[in-house]
Amino acid sequence: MAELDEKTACEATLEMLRKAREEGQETAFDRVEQQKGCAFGEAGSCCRICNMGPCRINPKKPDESRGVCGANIDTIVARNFARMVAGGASAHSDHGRAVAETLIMAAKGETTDYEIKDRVKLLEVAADLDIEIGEREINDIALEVGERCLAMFGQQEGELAFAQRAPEKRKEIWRQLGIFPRGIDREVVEVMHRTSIGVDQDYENILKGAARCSLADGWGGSMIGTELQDILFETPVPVEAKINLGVLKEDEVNIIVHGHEPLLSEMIVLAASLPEMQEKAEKAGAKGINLAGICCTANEILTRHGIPVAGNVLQQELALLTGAVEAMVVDVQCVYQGIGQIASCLHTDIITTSPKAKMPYARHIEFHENHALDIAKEIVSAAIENYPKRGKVTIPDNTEALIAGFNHEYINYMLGGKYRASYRPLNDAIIDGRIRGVVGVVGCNNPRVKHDDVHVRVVRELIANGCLVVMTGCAAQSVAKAGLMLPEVAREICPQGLWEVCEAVGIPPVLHCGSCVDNSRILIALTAMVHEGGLGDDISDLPAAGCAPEWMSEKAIAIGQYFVTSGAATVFGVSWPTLGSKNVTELLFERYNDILKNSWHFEPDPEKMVGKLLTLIDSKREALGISAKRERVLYDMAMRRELEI
Ligand code: SF4
Ligand code: MSK
Repeated sequence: MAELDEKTACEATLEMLRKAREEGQETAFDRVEQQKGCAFGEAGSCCRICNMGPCRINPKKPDESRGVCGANIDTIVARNFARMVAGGASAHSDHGRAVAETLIMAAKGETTDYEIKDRVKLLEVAADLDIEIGEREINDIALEVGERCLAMFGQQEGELAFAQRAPEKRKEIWRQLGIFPRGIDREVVEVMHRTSIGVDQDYENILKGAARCSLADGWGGSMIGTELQDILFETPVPVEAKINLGVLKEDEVNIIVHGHEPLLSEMIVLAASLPEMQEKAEKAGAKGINLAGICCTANEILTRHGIPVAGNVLQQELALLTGAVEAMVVDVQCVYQGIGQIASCLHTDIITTSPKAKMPYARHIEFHENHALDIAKEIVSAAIENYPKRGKVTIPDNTEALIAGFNHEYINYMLGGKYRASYRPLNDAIIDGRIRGVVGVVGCNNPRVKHDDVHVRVVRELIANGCLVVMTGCAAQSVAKAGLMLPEVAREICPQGLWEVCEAVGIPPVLHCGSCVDNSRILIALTAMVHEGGLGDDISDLPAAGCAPEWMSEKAIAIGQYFVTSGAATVFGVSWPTLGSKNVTELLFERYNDILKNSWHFEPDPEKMVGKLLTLIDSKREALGISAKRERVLYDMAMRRELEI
């Protein structure tokens, strides 16, 4: 059995793992040792699409066998990969659909618990969708925005409207390849159809379908989620907060919200702050109600309200083991079934809320948007009632401060001010070499690698080498726990050019940009850099790359695929699911460079991963003719006069 300190780089996690071992409690960190995995599954060469199988092809002898239907290893690997993209796209997009439905309800007055909080964002989105604004009532505009977004799911033909935001050159590539996305549901269904028994048996064609489906996620479902959440709950602005298990409080009712959709968590934030709920908590003997988040729902309420984050995905079971959590309220995605087992030994209630996601050992309080606040109050009350039942509590003494809540809108504002919003200073800093490049580091934790370790090492090295890092998801939480999301870090770690930029603008070198659907914010920011000028005319020209060092979810594959299909080189760690097929892997890793002007990469070693990212960035700088850092010249008055002549 591996030593516990080899399993995590996070002190609080280590303390709770020791406690779990002492108490004989099992977590994902133990189960990963029982599940050694299977070589065929890891290579992507096991097919169980039909009942003539399962069929397995040995990647070392790919020509020696075929599936019962005759499928070769390329077809099987490509189908499995495409289905991961479709699975990930469907998760992000179903989330986006729920937000669109709620916006419509709010605009129609069918719920009083949600309202249009960000009118500026609403008008911007309306303008992008060519929706008339004029003198119309705000709710009329919101209704049309909601309905247009909802219609994007079932759109059968024509180009997806938000994908029109991409740079012109990129859209031309999509059109030439025939992968401009149509409706979101259509693209997901088509991948599922094409990859079923006896349909698409050309691996290149299968992956074309996957690429199109990924765009329907990034520029469709995820973007709808992000944009409409901003309209309903406000576009985040930087906010200071605390992170790690130490945010749980010994003398308060602790409620953890976990999952992805802020429709629920926003209401819990509101309910927990109500005086009637505070009084109830005091009557139960607590000093108050302490709300904290796990995973992406944490990122949503962190960036909009500064609500503390208890931890990332691998800490969900450990948070319960503190004995201090009265209720863990979950909705959809990344919720381990293991939490139910642990909670059953404690006073903690696991409260499921989505009709799509129930689990053993949980209590179900179904969430409905039309009386959301009442349900949130019921959930908070249930947590309060558990407080007197608490046993012994062990809360690790670890918290770290962070600044979160960056996005395209704020970058624009912070660089140019309210009236001259602009990406110009960012592009100029890249052109003159003060910023070497921009790297999006995103994705999950995975107990198959040391928890948080790869994220922290990769990000620390990237900023030490002059890269500005933008982050989302559980990756962002790893790095925040290590204290890298604070402005003072810039001078401690970064080279002079980058810290000067960070200090001038007042930002950390690592920007927390939100949840997994907010990776669409990175697409928008990259597009804005292209539009600003001086760094080429496509995302593929930018000295920028994406990276998911500890990924586990098929959602990460969907994100990586839409990054690559949008022109950003992307490096994944842990393991790579197409290595069974030389042809598929060669297409994704090499031939994509001709087809999509950038490609996938795989590198599990953190140091080599940084090396790869820097090489990718430097090659773009070279191609742009900005590889040599320009000397900064301080002009005196005589030189200025000379310039003006
Ligand atoms: Fe086997 Fe073909 Fe069925 Fe897959 S689709 S399980 S390869 S027979
Ligand atoms: S929650 S998808 S573990 S980032 Fe978005 Fe974290 Fe990955 Fe879930």
